[in-house]
Amino acid sequence: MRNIVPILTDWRFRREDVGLPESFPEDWEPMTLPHTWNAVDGMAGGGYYRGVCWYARTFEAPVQPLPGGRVYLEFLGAGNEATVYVNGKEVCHHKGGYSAFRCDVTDALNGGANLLAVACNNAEKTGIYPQSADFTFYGGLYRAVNLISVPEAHFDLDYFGGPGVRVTPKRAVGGALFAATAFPKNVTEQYRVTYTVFDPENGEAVGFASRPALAPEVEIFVPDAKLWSIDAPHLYDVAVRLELANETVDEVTVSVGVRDFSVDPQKGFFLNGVSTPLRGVCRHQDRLYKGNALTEDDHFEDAALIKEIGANTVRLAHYQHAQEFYELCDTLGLVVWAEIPFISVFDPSPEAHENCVSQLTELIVQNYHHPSICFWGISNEILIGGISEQLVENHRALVSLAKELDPTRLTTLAHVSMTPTDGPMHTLTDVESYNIYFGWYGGRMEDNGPWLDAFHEKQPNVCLGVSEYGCEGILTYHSAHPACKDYSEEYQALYHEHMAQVFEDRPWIWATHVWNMFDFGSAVRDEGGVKGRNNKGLVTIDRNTKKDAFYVYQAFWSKEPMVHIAGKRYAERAGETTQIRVYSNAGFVRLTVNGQFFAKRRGHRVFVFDDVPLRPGLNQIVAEGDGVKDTAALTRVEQEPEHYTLPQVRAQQEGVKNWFTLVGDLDLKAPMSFPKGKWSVRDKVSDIAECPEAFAVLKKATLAMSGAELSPESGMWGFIKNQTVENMIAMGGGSMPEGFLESINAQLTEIDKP
Ligand code: ADA
Repeated sequence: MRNIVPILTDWRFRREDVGLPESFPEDWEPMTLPHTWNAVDGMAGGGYYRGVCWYARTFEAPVQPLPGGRVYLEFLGAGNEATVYVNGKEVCHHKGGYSAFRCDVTDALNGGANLLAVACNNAEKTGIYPQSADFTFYGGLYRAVNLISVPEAHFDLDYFGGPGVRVTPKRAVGGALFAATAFPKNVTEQYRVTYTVFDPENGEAVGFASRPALAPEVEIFVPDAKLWSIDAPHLYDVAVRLELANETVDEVTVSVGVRDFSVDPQKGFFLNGVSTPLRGVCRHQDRLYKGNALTEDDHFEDAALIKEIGANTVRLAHYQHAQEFYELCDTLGLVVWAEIPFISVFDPSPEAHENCVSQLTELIVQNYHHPSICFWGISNEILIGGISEQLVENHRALVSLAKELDPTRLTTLAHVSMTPTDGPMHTLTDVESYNIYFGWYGGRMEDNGPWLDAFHEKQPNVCLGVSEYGCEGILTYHSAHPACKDYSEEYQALYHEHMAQVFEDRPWIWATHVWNMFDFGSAVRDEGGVKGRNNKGLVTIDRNTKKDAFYVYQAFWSKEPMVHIAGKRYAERAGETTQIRVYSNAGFVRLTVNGQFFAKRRGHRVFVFDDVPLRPGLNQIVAEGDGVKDTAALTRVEQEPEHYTLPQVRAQQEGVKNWFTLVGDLDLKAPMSFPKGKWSVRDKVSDIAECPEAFAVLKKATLAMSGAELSPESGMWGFIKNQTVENMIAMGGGSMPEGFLESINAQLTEIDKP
């Protein structure tokens, strides 16, 4: 029989490329798996160690009772590239940091203790994805390593880390048909493959078939089969046995679910024939000072939080996640978008395409059985560097590969926001999605709905989803007047209030995924005064704090009665009155202030109470809806703490105030005009830069806007120069007050063009 032994303890580790050890390196650092060497520097900002590090361990060769058995090492995740040596001999090399792989080490073994050494490498390298992206590429043996021994006849262990069996259930009249096959090795006509379908709820066998191992394909009818759904995620275990006479030689069990699904461009997503708009989140796997070296409990906590928010879908971005996590999605009931890290930068080298092919094959072969997975994601924002014929062709090849390996699921991709709404990137995959960030990187949050409607009108046959949207929320910053790019918890919540409604109003959008459920490590970032992190999470990177935006979605999505008072961390407030926002799925919310009834409001998810009186010192606020209560303690102060505002935002607010004094009494309410022969905000920044007088206006304005003067020497110039002033302001100055753009235009239109 098959024997699987995890080897997690008693490793040795070196955080440098010391080369292959000749004997067990006692003096290296003792190590237990899972492990990454970037747990701290990967989320601290600035550089992080990217290169080769070494792991070593000894192991006894497992003994098989009969001759001819094989021994494998199985690695469930090694970032980003690994070379495995046994007793000094290279046994395998694997490219890609997120999928499992196995090495047949039988021929390298000796009788006693065997020396295993693994060189992991996360250095920048062409030919392996991800090439470049907004997250840290943690290096190391960050998932389990297993020692597997099997008899000579066994289910295949060599095919892209897959299980060596395949079971595809499908709904049928009066029950379900389980199409099953197996890939046994080294068998003769005496061998049989048997399949037993178990209902794990009661352990009963509900279906059985036996086939010759040389022709193992079969269909098993299970009468009255229960469906897998989001609210009742019913699973079946299928035990596949390889048998000879009265002996089981090898056995593999897979969990599957019976469900069907479809997407319609006008009606959205259907699960088992029921309209089910998918509303949920994206997940990055890493955690504070653990990086991606996670425990089962870590995975469970994440999945439980995603259920708690009321999501019915999760996009597992931007790479293959741990097996445990897909299993949790199966058992808890979440529809999954799974994807490969073909992201941000297109690498035209043939090896890079080969790497996409192997990562996609591994993703599909290793995760084929999870009923939670309905979508295979091919790429993310791959048009950032522009489009080419080769890029489109490679997409076509990946889509047909996905279809060949798995005709039962749909393919998808995540477009970068500036992908043209028509052209060759559309209809490559079965369904599509855009990452849209109006209200954060550019534009206003109110632009999202109209943009989606315009796309839908123009492309009525495209199934459109929103694969990412979000904005930063940092718990230090608070404001009574939240604005785009102020990084406050309040702006993040306000933005998501708006977005949740936009999507509730548009059930034809097949799926929407918040970017992101959790803050995550991104070594390249330095935003909002926090280095090395992306703070767009609804929950902090340590999973300890749910930001207010978390409760926005809980109010919109969860069926559990809930009430949440927003702004509890905005605890010190100036002024005699304040605004209280409450998120709830109740029809009415009552507010009590210091024991006195204040008001009762009818509403939909978001309940706003204005002019709530605060007495000096501490105030107790209680909100109640459907019998559920929440409470907040707010202190009225003379002056709100300075640290509530990011210094850069403070500088900008000051700058803008000064700007309006500087420009004097221009009529900012008058509609903008664009007289011929004069400069205006419709002109390109690089053209204006040619005219010193007009450029001076622009420089003053950008100084007010961002605290930094616009200059052709600045790092951002390449990005800005081809934009119109209007665009540049929309992109960079989301929180500019009314009249800002008009005041620039009024000054520019005073100046003649040459
Ligand atoms: C992109 C990208 C993500 C993410 C996001 C952001 O859309 O796909 O990886 O990091 O940007 O936060 O800017």
